[in-house]
Amino acid sequence: MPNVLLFNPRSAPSKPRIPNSILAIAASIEGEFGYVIVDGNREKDPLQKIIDYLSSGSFNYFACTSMPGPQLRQSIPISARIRDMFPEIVIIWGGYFPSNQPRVVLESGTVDFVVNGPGDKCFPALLRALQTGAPYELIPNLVYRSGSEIIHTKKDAIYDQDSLPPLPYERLNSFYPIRHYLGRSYLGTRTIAYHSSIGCPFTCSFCAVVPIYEGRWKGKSAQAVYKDIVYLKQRFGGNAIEFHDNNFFVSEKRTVEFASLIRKENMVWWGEGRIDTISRYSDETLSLMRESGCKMIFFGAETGNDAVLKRMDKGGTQSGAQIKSFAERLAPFDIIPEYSFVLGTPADTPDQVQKQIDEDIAFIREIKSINPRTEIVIYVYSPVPTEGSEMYRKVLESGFRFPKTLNEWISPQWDSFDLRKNPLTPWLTPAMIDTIKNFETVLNGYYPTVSDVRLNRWKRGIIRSLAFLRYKTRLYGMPYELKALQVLWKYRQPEIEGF
Ligand code: B12
Repeated sequence: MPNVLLFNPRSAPSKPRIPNSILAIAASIEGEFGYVIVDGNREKDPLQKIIDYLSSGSFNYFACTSMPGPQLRQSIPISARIRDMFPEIVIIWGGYFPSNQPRVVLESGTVDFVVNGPGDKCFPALLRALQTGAPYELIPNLVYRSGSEIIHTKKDAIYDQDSLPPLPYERLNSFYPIRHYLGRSYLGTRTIAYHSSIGCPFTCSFCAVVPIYEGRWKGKSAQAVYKDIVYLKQRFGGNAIEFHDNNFFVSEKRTVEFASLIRKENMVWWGEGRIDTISRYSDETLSLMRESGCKMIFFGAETGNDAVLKRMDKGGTQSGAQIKSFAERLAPFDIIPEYSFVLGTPADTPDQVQKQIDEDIAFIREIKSINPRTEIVIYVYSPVPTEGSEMYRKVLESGFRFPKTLNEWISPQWDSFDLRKNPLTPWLTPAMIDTIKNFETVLNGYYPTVSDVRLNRWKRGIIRSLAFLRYKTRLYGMPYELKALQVLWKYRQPEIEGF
């Protein structure tokens, strides 16, 4: 049986979570190909571990997942090293980064194939073709190089999620004890990361999910999700759930079914949804959700400006007025809305960009006054290649370009670009970025996130009183005293750490 090395590069070592991308890929070849898993989050020296495996001579394929950002710091140099040391090994990448940036990945000469989006069928089909020498050119969801050309095969329909093979948790447990993946969070002491659906029915022009899923969504049934969760609870002691779906709440019926099932398990859960979708949920559904353990929901609010929402192709019925009324509506249900905003989107003139930033800041303050428990996550806009969208056209007009080589993606400048912290975006001046960052620091000082489990009451009191005057007087400039405390106390930033 040919052997495959599956690699999950380090993302957030302080907070390892079950590596669902690699597990899904492992499931797709279970029983047909032999495999091992190396998780960069769990290894001091993953390169050495990989070299040890590959030196055994029994591996034919190196398969690596990669998101943009920190994972690239391992996926790029480690893949390049493997190419040098073991040129006969076929290198295959999948996940959000290569799916959105296949050209730069394949032109590096380091990677032979990119799996574009779901790999559940494409990956085993590719391995089969490579094993038997059969053509791979017609396998859907594949990107490869032919001379100087980058060829995309057709996109497959998205799969019925219940029909996919079960995730090989026991196999993962044999490489890395699953208990160590169930970390402490605001939700519980042993938090399960679970992915219950793929894609999203919307096509927002700032979102990396769109070029891959093109407005499509499919979820596992509530029963299948419940079965997995109960297994993770009983077998490994999980007591809380983070749903990592792009959009968990698309179907009210599925949410109700899941909430009814999970209610008796006494577990706290969290997921991501749309304001307009959940606005249409009935009061009974919202009560049931809370009763079943749903304490907080993450929403892409983006901006209170309806024209900008339109330019972002936010779709649906979301509006500034709805963002406000929804924050108010959730309060009595005791569900915390976690609103994320995208500030610094391109506009026709620098004045318009600045004006929009100021308006967004005012809007966030208004949300806080309507429902002070609303958690605010602020992103500086960073482009994704949503070809054909007005937003991306404006981005290109401004002179913005993605890196031309794979190594440039891990240069210090682009590294922080991926964290949406310091974008190399020509329409944003350093002063504008300072405005956003300083406001964020003061806001986080006055309203520290509840999700920071390290921040005790005493620390919260100190930082709040320090930030009080600045917040009230709107004097956000140079908030060094707050920054110093946030650094000292390692203040949690969901926008970097994820969730
Ligand atoms: C879990 C997660 C994380 C975890 C990482 C866990 C880990 N792997 O160790 C944490 C919390 C650390 C994280 C961080 C970040 N993340 Co993240 N993360 C996710 C999330 C929510 C789920 C990923 C997942 O498990 N999916 C489940 C699997 C089954 O789906 P999948 O990954 O798409 O895998 C399928 C295919 O892509 C493909 N595939 C994937 N890998 C491979 C590999 C091979 C070899 C093959 C053949 C196929 C293949 O096949 C799989 C099955 O069909 C996604 C959003 C999402 N819902 O997918 C965002 C997402 C991937 N993250 C994203 C980003 C931007 C980040 C950050 C950079 C910033 C941020 N704000 O979150 C940070 C980086 C910071 C850091 N320290 O790394 C973006 C990527 C956007 C982009 N431009 O590409 C996403 C899409 C969120 C979003 N909507 O914006 N993240």
